[in-house]
Amino acid sequence: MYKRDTLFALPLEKLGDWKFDKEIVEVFPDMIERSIPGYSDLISMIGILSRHCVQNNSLIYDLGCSLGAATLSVKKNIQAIGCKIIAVDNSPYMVDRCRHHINIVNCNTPVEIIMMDICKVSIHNASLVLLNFTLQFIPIEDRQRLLDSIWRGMNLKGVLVLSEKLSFSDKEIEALLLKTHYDFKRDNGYSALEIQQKNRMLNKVMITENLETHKKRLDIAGFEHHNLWFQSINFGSLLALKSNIN
Ligand code: GEK
Repeated sequence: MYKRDTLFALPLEKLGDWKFDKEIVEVFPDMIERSIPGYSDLISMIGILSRHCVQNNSLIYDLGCSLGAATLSVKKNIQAIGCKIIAVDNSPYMVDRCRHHINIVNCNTPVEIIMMDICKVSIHNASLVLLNFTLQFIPIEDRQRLLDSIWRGMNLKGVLVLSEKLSFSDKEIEALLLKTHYDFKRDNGYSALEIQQKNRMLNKVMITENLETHKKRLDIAGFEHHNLWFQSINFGSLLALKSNIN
């Protein structure tokens, strides 16, 4: 059903701008696995984490759900009752395929899949919100507003998972991790040309920030606790708690 990602081997003029379109969707699972170090581990850990933060009769939001990998991981692990997962993506191709996947897995927790800009979603009664490699695609000027609205829509023990490709204020560290990430992709079968062309396209739509910037935004939004809970090369994930949960 899905193909190996060879899209970026085409001449650059044939590639156009980055869009989460039909072609990307068809290679997406292969592309994300070969491009984001630790992706499948993080997806599994989000499921395990969800056992400890999803509360009875609450909502879980997966914002920028793509094909629903994180949604499925949570769905398989939920132990609370009366919950619903709301999975949101603004790519009609992603949403279409996501609906197909979610229906295959038969678990108690219902999933609603919505095609919408995550900045327009009204969040309420959320015990878990996932922004798994999605905030980096939101214009920088809208990021604080989105985090503020997530914080407001969470119940008291709400948890946010914020995973991002990171940049680093220490330029020595940044250079070393960029080289390491480049080799990770080379070892996963991408050619130098594919890596260069994909970077050129992605850099126009994906703006990375450093950990300090993300943490500052979480502070401003009002999260009482936040910490990096996962990092693999230059990709990391933060956990943010609205207040005490234990
Ligand atoms: C995973 N979380 O597998 N509104 C809604 N969706 C958006 C928006 C927006 N404004 N901007 C981008 N997207 C997933 C992986 S991929 C990460 C997330 C990547 C969606 C976009 O359509 C795509 O599906 C997703 O965010 C980003 O756990 O491709 O590096």
